[in-house]
Amino acid sequence: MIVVGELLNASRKAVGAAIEASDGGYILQVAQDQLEAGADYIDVNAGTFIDKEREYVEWMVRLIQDNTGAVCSLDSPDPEVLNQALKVHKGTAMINSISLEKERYDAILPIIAGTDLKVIALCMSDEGMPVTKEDRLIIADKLINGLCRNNVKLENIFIDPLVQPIATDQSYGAEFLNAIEGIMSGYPGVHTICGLSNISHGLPNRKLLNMSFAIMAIAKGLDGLIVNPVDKQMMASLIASETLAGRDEYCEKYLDAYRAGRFEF
Ligand code: THG
Repeated sequence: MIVVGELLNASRKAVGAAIEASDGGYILQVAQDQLEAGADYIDVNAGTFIDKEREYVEWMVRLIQDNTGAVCSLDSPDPEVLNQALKVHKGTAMINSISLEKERYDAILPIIAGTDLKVIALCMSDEGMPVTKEDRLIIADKLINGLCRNNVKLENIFIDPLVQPIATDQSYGAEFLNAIEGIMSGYPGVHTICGLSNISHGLPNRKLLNMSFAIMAIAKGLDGLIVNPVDKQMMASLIASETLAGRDEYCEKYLDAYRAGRFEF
């Protein structure tokens, strides 16, 4: 499981305030906590600051990399934000994200074409949000073929089929889950990834729904998640699910996590 730590998002009050106050200590602590909890990438999102997004993302990337060496997921649709962040980022960052929306596709593709950057590709087109599994598979196919034709390696592509609120329509969970299965079986080597919080939008006890949905998606082949890695119950569930789904030879990762005390909470 590839874990992208989601906590450094300016839409979270404490993070937004720390960014505005140039409180590098707080930002670093949140980065460090996520790394210690098992994050592979640190998502960096300052999208709520329209005029200062570029400056703030660059500041956070520099801060995180100088002090932790972590690899970042650059979470912005703005090519100028991404380019400026890439100038200071060392190592192969993750670009979050491209989509099939023409303007976004044309702007982001040149940044990643022929590079070894990781890229999240959203199943979104100019026709709007996908609803069915088929909607998602059609968009995923175009994204994967387009990216591969532009010298992006299949193993660097993370398709995000887009989670939608189950409270809006009871079919939204299954359509997403079946899309994961279709993508992972149709394009061996590609990755899938998603955020979880949309599934539980508008319902109580969101953690329960988010965690249950993560487990179901892992059973369908999902191998990436944008998630709060500091949530120990969530992280334990992800490890257990991968083991149960048959993606943990000799249960090695499960046993390592047990011995490291990751199941004690
Ligand atoms: N796909 C991709 N990128 C994404 C998302 C996705 N980036 C942004 C988002 N979705 C994932 N990141 C976050 C970051 C923080 C929170 C949720 C998702 C979060 N939410 C609190 C909640 O839901 O209750 C509210 C804020 C708070 O706690 O202050 O923390 O889907 N590719």
